[in-house]
Amino acid sequence: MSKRTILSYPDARLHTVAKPVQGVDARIKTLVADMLETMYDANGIGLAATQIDVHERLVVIDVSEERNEPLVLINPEIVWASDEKVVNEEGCLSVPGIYDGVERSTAVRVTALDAEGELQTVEAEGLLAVCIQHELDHLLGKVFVEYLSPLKRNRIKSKLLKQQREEQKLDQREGRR
Ligand code: GNR
Ligand code: NI
Repeated sequence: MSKRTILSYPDARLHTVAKPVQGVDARIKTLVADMLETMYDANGIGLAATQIDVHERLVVIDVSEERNEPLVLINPEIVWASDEKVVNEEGCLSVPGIYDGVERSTAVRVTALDAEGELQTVEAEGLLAVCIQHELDHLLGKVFVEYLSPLKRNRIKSKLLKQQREEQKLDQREGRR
């Protein structure tokens, strides 16, 4: 298993639309293992393949307290979403340090293949429902900040670009040593 690099907003690759996984083979199983390692290492509750620059319909989630209930969704499709909606505070590993409210359905039903390629149906509410909708957006090339006002989004963009420039400078100094 190996940890992968998570893309940071604003990065055009985060807006790529993912293609369906063609078969749950050894390559996909390695990818799932790498995504779980990357998600746990970053203390996230979910990770979409898009975030590691792999543009296939694959997400991993773990909303458990103990971090020992991995959920693997391959070719996920939301087959039902509640009309009832609620605003939740969201964050994203690709938008570090930024949290804001996003309106989502309170409950969803999803079909997907699991890590063995078996068809599963997941009924979710609460944090799991939020996370599923957040991750499926990533597969469509959508980052949660796109639900915010253009003013907020532009402020977030500037702040992250500045942070990334500072990090680059530090990395360069490190490299020269
Ligand atoms: O770790 C994460 N926490 C989170 C909190 C509220 C709503 C959504 C999320 S998902 C996020 C991990 C991530 O960026 N997944 O794409
Ligand atoms: Ni995210």
